[in-house]
Amino acid sequence: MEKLQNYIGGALVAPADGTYLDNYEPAKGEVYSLIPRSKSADVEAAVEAANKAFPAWSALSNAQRSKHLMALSNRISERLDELAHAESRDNGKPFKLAQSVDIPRARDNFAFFATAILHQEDEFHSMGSKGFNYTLRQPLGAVACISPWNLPLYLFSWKIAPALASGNCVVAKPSEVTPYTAYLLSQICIEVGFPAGVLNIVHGLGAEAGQAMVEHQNIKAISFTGGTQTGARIASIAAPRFKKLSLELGGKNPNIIFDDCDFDRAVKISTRAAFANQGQICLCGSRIFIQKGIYNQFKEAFLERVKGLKVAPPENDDSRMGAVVSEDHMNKVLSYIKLAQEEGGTILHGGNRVQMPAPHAKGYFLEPTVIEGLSYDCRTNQEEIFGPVVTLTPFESEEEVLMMANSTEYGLACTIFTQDLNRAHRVAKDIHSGIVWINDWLVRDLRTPFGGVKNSGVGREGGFEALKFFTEAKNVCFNF
Ligand code: TXE
Repeated sequence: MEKLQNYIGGALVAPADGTYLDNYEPAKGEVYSLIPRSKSADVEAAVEAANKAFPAWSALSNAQRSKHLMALSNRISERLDELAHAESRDNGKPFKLAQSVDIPRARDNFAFFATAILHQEDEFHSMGSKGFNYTLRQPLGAVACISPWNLPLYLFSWKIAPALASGNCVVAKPSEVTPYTAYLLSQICIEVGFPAGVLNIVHGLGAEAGQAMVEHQNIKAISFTGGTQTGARIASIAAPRFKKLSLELGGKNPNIIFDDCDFDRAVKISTRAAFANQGQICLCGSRIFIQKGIYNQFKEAFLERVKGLKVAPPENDDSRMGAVVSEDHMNKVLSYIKLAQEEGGTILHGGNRVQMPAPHAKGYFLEPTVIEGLSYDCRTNQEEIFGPVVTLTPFESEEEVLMMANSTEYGLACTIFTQDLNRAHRVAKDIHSGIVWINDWLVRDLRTPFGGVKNSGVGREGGFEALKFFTEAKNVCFNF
């Protein structure tokens, strides 16, 4: 059985106490590799390596750091298909999705921040004849990047790239559920001669390795993506230690369909927004609100399209939905489908586990599930399910749909389908979200601020926001 290794101080190493965790292949429901069950000793070694590498790395020019990051991006590009197969096997998502979205985005994350630091401007505030101020943005030192299982290398690199680009050294932990492409990134670092200790990758459980990273006194900032509950726990440890904190958490995103929308476009994009990555994207539109006048027409057209989504083994070219990430998560999603029925919902399509033939008989496959007839404020419509489950809810007025859309504890993303542009921008202004798409979904410009409000998180990733997060601003004032 393959044993993955940590990447510390530029070398692939076993966990200090020699303990490992099973790593499952979701599409087969079987263990296919082992990952280090790292604990505080491994984290200590990683933080030490990061702090040892920090002086030289932070002393490099932006152009020098840019070259190192571009080397990673180029190598990811060269190994794209291999990384996509690994991602698909580890997460359960269709290979085609990993090949067209996940791995290209990991490549682009490194390239984007490698070039962003070549164009960054610094601040200067003149006081006229009295003097002037300039702002130094200095790296923090060793920082922690902790990422989830839904978009493994995509989100892992989304945090690591700006941290490194701004001159920090990193201790990073992927989810123990999907560690494999982070392990391949370790190999890529060695292949391209990435400076030892600048990036350190530690595998293991959140409550063990993750917790040790958050607690470590020499970790100056934590960039986290994952569940809201976990985010709150991390904040409770980091805040009294005055660490900088970036939290990208859960979502329960409204998708608002007005009766004047471009109908076919709304149906097509709403289907992708509902079920891409098996509904395991924090930006998925899981609450679909449809204006009464077109409710039945939209429902029929949407169901027609959902029925065409083929649930199949991830390696199949025609797979539009692969396996969900784990048995626990499959059971969590199934429990919400049961809850929806208990709350009075009607299942219009799906609701069941898909029994695949061998060798996928034990795979965690679920049908795309569409439910109507629930109140906007029931648990099914208030809690994050994070699986292939959406609800349909009719509304009359803009005021009513805003009230329902804004009723949850979350505020990450929102999609609005209408051709009345005044209304589009009015709703965009009033919705409780950090990200709004008008007549589209998941169009991403990496320069834009990315993050949520309320219980969807704290802080913003993306563009210069991310580079600022990973630096301290120092104002220097000079008086003539
Ligand atoms: O996240 P966790 P999981 C939501 C979704 C999902 C829920 C839990 O609802 O069902 O979060 O998913 C590490 N100290 N999202 O289990 O537990 C953990 O090892 C330090 C939304 O993936 O939050 C992993 O690396 N680290 C999200 C990472 O945190 C800890 C995407 C995420 O794990 C830790 C994924 C601790 N105490 C899930 N506990 C999004 N916003 O995209 C865990 N970890």
